[in-house]
Amino acid sequence: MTTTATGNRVAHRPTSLAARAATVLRDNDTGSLVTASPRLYPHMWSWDAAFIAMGLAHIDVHRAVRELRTLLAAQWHDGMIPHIVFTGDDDYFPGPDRWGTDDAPQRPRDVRTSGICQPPVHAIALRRIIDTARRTSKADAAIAEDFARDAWPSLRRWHRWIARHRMSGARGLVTIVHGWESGMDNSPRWDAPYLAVRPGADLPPYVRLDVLKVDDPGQRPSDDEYDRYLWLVEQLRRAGHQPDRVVETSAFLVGDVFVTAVFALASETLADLGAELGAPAAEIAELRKWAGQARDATARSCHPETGKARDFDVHAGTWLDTDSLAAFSPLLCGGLPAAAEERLVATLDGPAWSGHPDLIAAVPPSVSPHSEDFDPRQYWRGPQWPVLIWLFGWAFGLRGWERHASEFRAQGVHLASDGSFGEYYEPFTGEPLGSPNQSWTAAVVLDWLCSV
Ligand code: 2M8
Repeated sequence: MTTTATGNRVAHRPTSLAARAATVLRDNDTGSLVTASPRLYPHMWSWDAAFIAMGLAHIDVHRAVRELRTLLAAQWHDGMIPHIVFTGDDDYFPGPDRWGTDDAPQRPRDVRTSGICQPPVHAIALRRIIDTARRTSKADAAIAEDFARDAWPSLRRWHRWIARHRMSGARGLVTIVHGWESGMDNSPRWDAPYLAVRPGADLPPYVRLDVLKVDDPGQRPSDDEYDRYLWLVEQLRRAGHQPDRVVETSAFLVGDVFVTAVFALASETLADLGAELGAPAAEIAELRKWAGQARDATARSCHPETGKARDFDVHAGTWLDTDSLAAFSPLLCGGLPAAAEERLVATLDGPAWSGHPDLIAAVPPSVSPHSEDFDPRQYWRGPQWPVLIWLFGWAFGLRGWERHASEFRAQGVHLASDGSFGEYYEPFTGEPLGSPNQSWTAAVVLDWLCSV
């Protein structure tokens, strides 16, 4: 954290903050991809890449397009966009050998990847890139629109993969087979389902590298959690990364309400883009159908008393009640009756969330400070994540909630104004935690600053 001699946070002015954000993206750029962070994550992550491309569009639309082209070049032949596209760097665990994806027939030939996916935010990023390019110049708009015409069929295949392989058996929610697919790896949302994951005695040995790369390893998941993560990788590998076999065999099978709401929002966004670009009407209609199904499933997940959205543990056959930001997923995609939606917004604004009096920035943390699961320094168990603030803020703007959207933007900038671009932030002090110079944090800050 940039601090003064008296320990106060330094707040950069917008132009200086934007320049610093652009520098982070430049410094993490390998040429064809921007790594998720310089040390901790030396590869391309699927949903990080989407946000990063959106930030890059403010610097150079060609470069933004190249980022998404790199990601799409790693798309599997069956449509899945993998969660990690590996660079040659071997300083991250688990790498491609451990994933064992080389033998999967549907993987792309020229690039090595992991075997799972992440939240489908890519159509949202494409929408944002086009909007940014249109505001910049006609030439930029043409570049973005040409790319969108190329990319649309690939993104549609990605959405079709989710609809085909992940939309049954979890009360209509999109199922995930690993907590890493949620993007919120060690969120308390997954505590119960992970308890039922029992690593076998034949779990191959391994050495963690992540804990060597952060100042305080206590901010990362525990070794016990990692054993379970690695056991699931082992199961995926033994299932040959065949999508249906994976769902049949994984010890972790959960309907993820946040991924479902993102899928609904992104499918609708992709359908709208398709309509603009002249895509086939039947394909657009199919996207809208998936969006509707996902929106309905998100709405149906809401607890009858609290009104909060829930995940569903398929193996246990139970709803999962956790006071995490995912409880507000219906606000991303709509679909609730007006009174239920107003109530959920009021809860989000209230003292257990954005309205907590001690927060450094009035935006929701990943877990409510009122929850017994809350830990202000631990990864997805309490810190504030700028990238999630961006996503909710963008969705609020789309839904016409301008005041909320601009508040999230202003408070998000305030949270990140010390210019260190933390992976996540301690919500009471604003201390940046995890990896510094995290690319997606820089990207969303740049987008906030350049779009006012
Ligand atoms: C974190 O996840 C990776 C595993 O995928 C890790 O901890 O090694 C998560 O925050 C995830 O959402 C994010 O995409 C990734 C890279 O920023 O890091």
